[in-house]
Amino acid sequence: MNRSDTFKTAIIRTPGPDSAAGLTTAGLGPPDPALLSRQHEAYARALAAAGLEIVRLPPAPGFPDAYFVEDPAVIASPIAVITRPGAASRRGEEESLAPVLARYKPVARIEAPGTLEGGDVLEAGGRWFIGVSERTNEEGARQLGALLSSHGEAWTIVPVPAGLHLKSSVNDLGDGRLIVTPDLKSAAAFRGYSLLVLEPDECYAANVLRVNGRVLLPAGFPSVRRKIAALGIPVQEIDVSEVRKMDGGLTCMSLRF
Ligand code: CIR
Repeated sequence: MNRSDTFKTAIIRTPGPDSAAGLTTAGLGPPDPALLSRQHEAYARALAAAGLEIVRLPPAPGFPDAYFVEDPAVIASPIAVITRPGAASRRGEEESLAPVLARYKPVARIEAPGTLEGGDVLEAGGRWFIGVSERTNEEGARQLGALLSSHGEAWTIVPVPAGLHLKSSVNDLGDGRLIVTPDLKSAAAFRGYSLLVLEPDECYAANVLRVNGRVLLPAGFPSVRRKIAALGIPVQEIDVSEVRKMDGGLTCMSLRF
């Protein structure tokens, strides 16, 4: 059974009026706030259609990236972990999130000098992969690993070769299959998984979200859509053009458990 097929709840956060002031390296120009808002709504509807109860948090004033709600926390089955984002401008987002998580799980924290962002944490096939990236350092990865180990969970550190986070380059397709960018196709960590390797011009499509038996895919990658569908997995395209302008994607806009 895939853990990603047992989700009941998704925590999301409405983008604030300052969402264009967030961090970005995309070079795609500023997002259109009204379109961003519609895309976020469509995303929430897709999660609801997948059977998830949506817990919606209001914007966090002063934190334009806070709707990327996956980064300040990690939810494993037994615990929730408040992270310590590598991006200093994102520290503080967790304050309004922690009390919500505490309704569902015991809450642990990543402590300084560790840094960790949830975008670097992937669960697939019963194992956790923790990326060491520009945002997550080895100390943060090891703190999370120790917490996971104490709950009987297996984990592996993966150096992030490119992009913002680990999940910018690899995600779960379920049943022992991963979608990866060419950079990760030979990564030792993923030996034993069956890999769908993207073409170099399709790397953004690595940010798919498997949820309750289906895969949400960023719109605009018809060949990737066909390849996922050929694996027998229902695929739903979601337009996240405005989210992409802020270096974000499908995985980072919700916490699922
Ligand atoms: C940032 O740079 O922190 C945000 N603009 C984007 C975060 C995207 N998060 C993710 O992919 N997990």
